[in-house]
Amino acid sequence: MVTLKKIEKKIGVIERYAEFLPVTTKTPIISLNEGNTPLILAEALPAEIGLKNVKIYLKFEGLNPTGSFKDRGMTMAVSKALEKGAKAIMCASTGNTSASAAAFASRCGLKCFVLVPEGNIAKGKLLQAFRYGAKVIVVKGNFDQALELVKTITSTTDIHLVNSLNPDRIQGQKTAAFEICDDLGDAPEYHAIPVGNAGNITAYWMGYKEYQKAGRSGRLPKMLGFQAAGSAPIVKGHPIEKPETIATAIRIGNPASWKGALLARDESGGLIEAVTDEEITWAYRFIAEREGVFAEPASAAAVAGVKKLAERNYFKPGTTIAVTLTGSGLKDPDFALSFKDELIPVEPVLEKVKKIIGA
Ligand code: AN7
Repeated sequence: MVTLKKIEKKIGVIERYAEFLPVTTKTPIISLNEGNTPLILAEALPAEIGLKNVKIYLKFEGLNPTGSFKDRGMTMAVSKALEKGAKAIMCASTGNTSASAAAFASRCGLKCFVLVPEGNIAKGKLLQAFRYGAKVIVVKGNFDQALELVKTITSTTDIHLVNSLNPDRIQGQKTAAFEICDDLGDAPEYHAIPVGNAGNITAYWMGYKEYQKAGRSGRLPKMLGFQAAGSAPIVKGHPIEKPETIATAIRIGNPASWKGALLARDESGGLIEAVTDEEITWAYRFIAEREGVFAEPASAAAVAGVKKLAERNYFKPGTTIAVTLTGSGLKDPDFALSFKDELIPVEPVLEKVKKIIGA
């Protein structure tokens, strides 16, 4: 029998990893039981991309309460904002940050303002922001322009910034690295991750380093970041004025944590490279159709990157790769249904249906 005590036990990332986070007994913890996401062993992917004797684990962050990794950082940012007496929070977003901010704000009665780029936010994310009760402002421009506006507003009013420029966001997000170490018994040799605003790669690297320092893990992984080819400022070495990619989550031309990404890359001996929309689409379909894991296009960029590196014989035999799948495939129904010839209309006639299934 399950005891009431067990049911009441709090399992969000702040409670689990409080000793590594800037919280005190006075911090009001706003949680949706985020984190503790599964680390799924890829069964078909290694052979498909020619990797022998290399294990690939998918850290499926799409199973967080609002469907993305942003919940880890948002529980921290909102808890700390509340501790500081905030009445309202604000962010610019390609979608997932706004969904998460809106959810955590609704849970504690904070006002929430989100600025999203018109026409380039997946429907699932937009509808979340509305339904969690945020004030949604649709900017006729891109994410980078929206973030500039948010930076100005939050630095000149008492509205709290909850983009990853807020260090509390990074603190919360680093807990994903802790979970991977806890599950594997050590850090993996390689960690692949999509890069947009570059907060997450910054956070993981911080997490891996802190865990090792505390003696909770032995090694440090090489950090492998992947941007979409049409939105690859870090790879190109300069901001991209008009970023383009089907992976709208990472359609970002001037990442806020650019320096953090370079530090993660260089300290870990890793790399940051670009993958094309075609490569992203292949990875997106493969992990859903062959692994049963449905992640959004931006997440698939990391899988596409692993394939690309595997083809160059980058990975050493006997090693482990962790791949962060940052968000749920359900977020972007338009992209999911954009493949030709998949919807086959048929009359309700037995022979016609049998013909289609080849029976
Ligand atoms: C699914 O929501 O920037 O490099 O405003 O939603 O830490 O920015 C989202 C980013 C990867 C990139 N995968 O992470 C936003 C936003 C998904 C994402 C990223 C995002 P960062």
